[in-house]
Amino acid sequence: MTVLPKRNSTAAWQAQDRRHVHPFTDHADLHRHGSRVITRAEGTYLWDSEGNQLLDAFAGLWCVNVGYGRKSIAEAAYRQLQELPYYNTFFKTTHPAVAELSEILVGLTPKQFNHVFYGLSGSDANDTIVRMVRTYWNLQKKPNKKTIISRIYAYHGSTMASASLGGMNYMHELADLPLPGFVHVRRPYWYAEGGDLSPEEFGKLCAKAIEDKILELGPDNVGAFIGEPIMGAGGVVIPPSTYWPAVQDICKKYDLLLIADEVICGFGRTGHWFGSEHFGIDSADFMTLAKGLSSGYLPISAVMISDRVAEVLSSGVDFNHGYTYSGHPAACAVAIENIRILEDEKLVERVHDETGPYLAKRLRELLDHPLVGEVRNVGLMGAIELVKDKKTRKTFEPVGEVGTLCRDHCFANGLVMRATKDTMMISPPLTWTKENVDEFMRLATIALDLTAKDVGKK
Ligand code: PXG
Repeated sequence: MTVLPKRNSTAAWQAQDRRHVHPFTDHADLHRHGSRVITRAEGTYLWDSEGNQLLDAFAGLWCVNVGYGRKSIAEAAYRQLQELPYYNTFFKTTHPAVAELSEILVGLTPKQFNHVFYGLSGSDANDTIVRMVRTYWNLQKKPNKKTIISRIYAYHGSTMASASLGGMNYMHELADLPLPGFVHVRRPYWYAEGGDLSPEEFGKLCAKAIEDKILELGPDNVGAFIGEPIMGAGGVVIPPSTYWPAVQDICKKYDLLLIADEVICGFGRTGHWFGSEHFGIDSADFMTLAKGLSSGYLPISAVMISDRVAEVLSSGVDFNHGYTYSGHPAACAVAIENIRILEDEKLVERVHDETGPYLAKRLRELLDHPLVGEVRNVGLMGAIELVKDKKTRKTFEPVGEVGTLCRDHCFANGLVMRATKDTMMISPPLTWTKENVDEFMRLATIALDLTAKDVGKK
């Protein structure tokens, strides 16, 4: 066995890291600067290998909902690993942790969901859903009803099928995607694309784009629509209130299965257990759950399946699909403890009643800043739009440069905030207090001022 010598300096880790291919990364650029090595986390703070402390306003990657350093979660995993580290749920077996988690998820999700399938990531959960949609319509003797409609700039994962569901051009380009059977329509992004329309009018227009696509392809050829209640990676796009009711009506009218991708919005992020509740989405056939399901402590995802779909899928045929680690005991034990914390500490209620509204109030103060065109949030999921001209909403060119500048100033000043193009996005642990929001505002203002200075110099 190769035993690596103990190296514990930033430079040594950076040198070793040169062999590591990172997700979504320009490696030439990364190695010019060297990776930042994160070594420790507690609560809502991270520390890097140089001892710098960072306020994590992004909960890892939209996922550490209960915050870092939860000993009870580590202990739940430890106990489970000692008692039963692994067993599968194939071939008519189960184990207590997966059975108990299933009952908990059925209790938390809307009433049509009484069935769960487990995976390890949001991507594989969405892949599973694509297979289920196809299987469902084959069993319904409608083999043509297979195309799935999604939105431009949606993010649903990185596997071949989930990246096809997603609407990111740059993910499609060099991978010959999307696969056949996936199409994309416009997103309900009022600030960028709404022009003179009211948000309500614009919401209806974007829903109509789905209906137009169904009619163009023929309703007999379209099997499902997928959407994140609020688009996350695409820029925290909060649809106008008219959007989701119209989308649900369209799905019913043309008999489409509705998929609510709750990977980011789920488990309290919006001040509800699920983003669907905020928008009144009550007729979904699938819900994709990941991230906040375990707060990222171990990888696990779940697909919630509606009764009408589950009935067909279990009508005497095998559903030939599953992963070695579907319903992994330790991941299930972690998810159960994570949900207990969310419930016992009333974190969802706190986001709804206290920290979400407080974040909204404090974000509005940024509207006086010369770079800020719009701020928006639902619960602890928010965005700050940086624009060249606040009146006309004109963006900077090239798009993304100013967002990256701002993100780098955040990092240099002790704050982790993510940028999509020139939209700054926040999604902190749900344990944030009002004081954390204040600290965020102080650091974000420093970064915004420094960014404005840089822009002025140009
Ligand atoms: N659906 C949604 C809505 C997501 O946000 C996935 C599915 C895929 O989950 P996995 O576990 O396979 O990553 C996601 C993931 C970003 C970023 O930069 C966002 C995600 C993942 C990585 C980066 O904002 N979301």
